[in-house]
Amino acid sequence: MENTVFYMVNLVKVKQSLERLRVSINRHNYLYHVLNIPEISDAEYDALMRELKQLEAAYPQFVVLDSPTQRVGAAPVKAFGVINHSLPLLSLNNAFSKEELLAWYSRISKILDGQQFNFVCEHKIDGLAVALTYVNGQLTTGATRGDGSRGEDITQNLKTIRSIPLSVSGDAPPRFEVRGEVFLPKDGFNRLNRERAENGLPLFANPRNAAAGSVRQLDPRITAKRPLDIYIYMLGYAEGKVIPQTHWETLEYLQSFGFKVSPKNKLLDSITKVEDFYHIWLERRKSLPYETDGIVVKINQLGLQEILGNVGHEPRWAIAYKFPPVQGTTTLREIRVSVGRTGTLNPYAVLESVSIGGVTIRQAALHNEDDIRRKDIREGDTVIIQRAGEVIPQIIGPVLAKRSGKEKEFNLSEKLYNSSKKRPACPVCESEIIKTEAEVMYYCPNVACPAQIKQRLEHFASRGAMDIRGIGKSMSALLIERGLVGNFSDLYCLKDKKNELLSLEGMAEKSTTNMIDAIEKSKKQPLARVVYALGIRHVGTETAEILTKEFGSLETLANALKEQFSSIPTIGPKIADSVTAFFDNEENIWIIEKLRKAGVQSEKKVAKPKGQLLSGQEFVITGRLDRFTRHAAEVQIKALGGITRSDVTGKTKYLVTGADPGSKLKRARALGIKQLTEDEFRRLLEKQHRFT
Ligand code: 5U1
Repeated sequence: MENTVFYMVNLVKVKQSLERLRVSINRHNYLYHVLNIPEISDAEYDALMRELKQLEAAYPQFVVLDSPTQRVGAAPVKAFGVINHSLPLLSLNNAFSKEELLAWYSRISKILDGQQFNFVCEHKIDGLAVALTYVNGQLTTGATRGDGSRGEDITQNLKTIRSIPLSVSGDAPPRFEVRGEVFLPKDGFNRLNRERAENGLPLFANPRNAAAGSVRQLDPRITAKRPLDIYIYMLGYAEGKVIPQTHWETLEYLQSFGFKVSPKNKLLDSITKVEDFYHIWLERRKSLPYETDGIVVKINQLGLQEILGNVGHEPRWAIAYKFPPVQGTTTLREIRVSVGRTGTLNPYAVLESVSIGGVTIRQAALHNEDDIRRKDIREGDTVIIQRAGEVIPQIIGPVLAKRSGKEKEFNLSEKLYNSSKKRPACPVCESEIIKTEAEVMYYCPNVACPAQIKQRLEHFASRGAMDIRGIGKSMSALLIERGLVGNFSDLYCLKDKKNELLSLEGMAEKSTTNMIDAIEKSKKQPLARVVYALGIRHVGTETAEILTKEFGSLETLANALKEQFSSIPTIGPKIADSVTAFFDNEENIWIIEKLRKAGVQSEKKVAKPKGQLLSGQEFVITGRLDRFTRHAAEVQIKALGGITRSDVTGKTKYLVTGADPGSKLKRARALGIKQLTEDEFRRLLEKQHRFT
């Protein structure tokens, strides 16, 4: 009897520990993936996850559906089930010009006959629409749009997306459905296509296809590896709770339950401001991490949305105001081959120059020979080009109707045939090219090939690697050609060669100093970036993170045996081979030693936990903030240990003052409380994050 009681008490403790761990992990997940303000290091997060996994493995009876461990990807399925949408998922009517936007405005104004309304403007993200249903706070189903009435059940796949909450707080309606756009950010899309090209897989034509291809995987473990994200853009329905009366408030309401809502959304009170929003993002969309093809304009008042109703499958209360098309056709003059940083021989298209969406395109990526064959792209073809912001222009395929019969099929070894050597050779160093059995790419095996050296340097300094401003493609080439740098470790000796740098074209005192400073600063980059910057074949940013976590230092990594790599689940034999080959090379070891001696990070630093930097400081917010919703601002304050209050008192440390502040401003002035404009508030938060 005594033993039974003891056992029960212990089980209660286990349940409590499990719950504490889950709450903590969910919170850190939210801070990282939704708010972008991590509080703990990756290693600390991993340690929490490991603890939870171990405890759940020991007590499987306590595993719950919304446990963070359930995100890793369930077992594959043979086919997706079907989900009938409770309310149809609508599509959007499009406006392709200012006239069409104004015509829409005039139509709805007529129907609303003098009633006051305003607009919510959002980005139209190039992704995949999904509907997520929550019952009693738990995510129960996730579905694609399908034909609008019936979609595919992709719940297990959507659960792997960390910005989708698996459960929401108690205040949420007992049953509701939210809708949003799942997308693959631009860098994830480019990386995925690069990897697919290297592995001989067909490429995704655009981020939308890539997102759809990623969430429609029968094996959720594949989805889990793709860096998918989501923005929620509406509440489909809610039962059992009174919900807000406007779309804007609904978005804030959803945000308060932990949903990721775009901070770029705007509440605007005139159609002229809607046009301004469109033009701002037409200009700036390149800077966005995701692909957009326009903006979505919605009438804010839900009551008026109801009056306006739908026309077929399109709501009359919303319209997609599209950016100019980013596809065009041109002639493919020639297919040439460049040498990549790891020696891969990459075919690319030289095009008759063509302006697409205001940008002149002269070249496009072709990735590999198999892809060219699959798409049946030939020299001389008229081809369809797609440009998508920062995404490298792609050739979608040939226009077969325009074929004359004179077009020439592409064969890489024929193209690279070197008549003096009587064999295919590297177009830069003339070494004999190779193609291994397992690979679809040809390689130049000469690590001293000047093309490879330049690109390794460019890669080392690139934004995702050591992030050294001022050392891009042309500077890398110049530094190598002038003999100032033989390999990337020589960058750290440039501070002693200031005069030589000053003599380079385009370099002046300031740009030289800036470059040297940027090189010095890069020594502080974390180890995962250093590992990525080394340019090991098949080691992208994700693999670099994994290797860093596993091995903790360059020395341990360099000394690891192939079997050690093979025992890491996410590291396949190809990566294991290339990492081992890299560290077997004496020259690479010598370069790494030079980096270490120069002071570049060679060990993983354990980040100090962020935390209580605003500890105990009381904040009051008044007026409308442009770049934060109230909720997001409050969460950020709390995340740094601050307290938010609704009234100004003698204890208030700061009054954050947005547009149209209320009476709180007067009171704060009377009490001599420090006011912060929105910009000052943002800078304060950024400063706190920097110091942690
Ligand atoms: N941002 C955003 N994208 N998007 C797509 N909002 C939005 N709304 C949509 C769609 C199809 O539809 C509703 C207006 C019904």
